[in-house]
Amino acid sequence: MADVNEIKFDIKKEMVKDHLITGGTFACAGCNPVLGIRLVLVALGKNTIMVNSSGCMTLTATWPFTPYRIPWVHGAIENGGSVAAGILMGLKALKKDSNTHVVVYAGDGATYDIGFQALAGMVYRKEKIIYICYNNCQFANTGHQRSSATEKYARTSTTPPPIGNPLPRKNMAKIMALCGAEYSATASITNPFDFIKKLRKAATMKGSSFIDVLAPCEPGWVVEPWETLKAGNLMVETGMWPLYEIENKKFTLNYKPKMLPVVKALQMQGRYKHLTEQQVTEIQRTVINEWEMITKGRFWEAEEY
Ligand SMILES: Cc1ncc(C[n+]2csc(CCOP(=O)(O)OP(=O)(O)O)c2C)c(N)n1
Ligand code: SF4
Ligand SMILES: [Mg+2]
Repeated sequence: MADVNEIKFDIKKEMVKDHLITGGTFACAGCNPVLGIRLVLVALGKNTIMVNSSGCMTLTATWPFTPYRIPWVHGAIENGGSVAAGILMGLKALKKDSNTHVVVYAGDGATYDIGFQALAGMVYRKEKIIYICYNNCQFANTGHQRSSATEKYARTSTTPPPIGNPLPRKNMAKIMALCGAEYSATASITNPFDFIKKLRKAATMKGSSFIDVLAPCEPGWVVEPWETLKAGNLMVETGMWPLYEIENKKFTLNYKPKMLPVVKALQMQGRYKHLTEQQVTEIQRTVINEWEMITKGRFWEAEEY
C-alpha cells in the first residue's frame, strides 16, 4: 500500500462526527495518552472493540462510570495481545470479524516489558489486530518507574540522578516487524494526521499491525499540563523520535524533522534536569548517527535513541 502521506484526510468532515470518548476521565490534565484514544476512535470509528492492559488508561473507565461509546475491555497488564486474540476468535465464530476493528491500547510497560510475550505471540500468529502502544516512556501508573521504553539517562523513580536510566530503549517497532507484524510504525500524538492515517492503513492489513505512539505524561516527564504537546513535538523535531513505517519489512520515513539541537527537548523536561554536558553531547551524537544511518539506507543497523 502507499506511503501514509498519500492517504487523504479531510479534517473538516472528521471533526463534526460524534466523539466516541467523552470528557470526564480520571486522567491528569494534559495527559497525551487520553488524547491518543480520541485519535484512535476518530480514525477507526464506532465499530471498534478496545482492549486495555493495566496502566493509567485503565482508570479512564472506573465503574460505574465510562467515557467510552464503544465496547472497552480491561484484561490484565500481561495479556493484551491474548485477550484481543480471544475477542477476534469470538467475532469470527459469529461471522462479525470483517467489519469490526479489534484494537489493543496498552502502555509501554505493558508492551515493551510485562505483556511482551502475549504481544509477540499475537503478531507471530498474524492475528488481524491493531496493537497500539501509548508510549509515555515509563510505568506511569505505579509511580513513574523505568520501562524498556525509557530513554537513556532519563530520570525515573527507579533510575534516579546522578546517572538516570543507564540503558537505551528497545527498538520496539523494528522488533515487531521482525516478529511478523505486517505493518509496524512509530507515531506521535503531536502529529495527529500522520497517526490517524497510520491507523487507517493498519485497518486495511490482513495480519497484525503495531503502532508505537509517543504520548507525553505531565507528571512523568515533569512538564506543565499545557506543555505536554510541546514536549512531544520537540522530541520529534530534534530527531529523538523518528516517524516511520515498516510494511512487510520495507522501511519508509514519513517525516523529515527540523533536526533542532537535542538540548531544546531535554531542557524543557524535568526528567532530564540532572544531565551533564557530557551526557547531552552523547545523546546528540547518538541521534546524529542514527539519522545518518536512516537517511543512507541503513535503517536496520541504526540504534535508536
Ligand atoms: C503482573 C502485573 N505486574 C504489575 C502490575 C502493576 N501495574 C499496574 S499498572 C502498571 C504500570 C503500567 O505501565 P504502562 O504499561 O507503561 O502504562 P502507564 O501506567 O504508563 O499508563 C503496573 C506496573 C500489574 N497490574 N500486574
Ligand atoms: S500519570 Fe501520565 S499517563 Fe497517567 S494519567 Fe497522568 S498524564 Fe496520563
Ligand atoms: Mg507507560
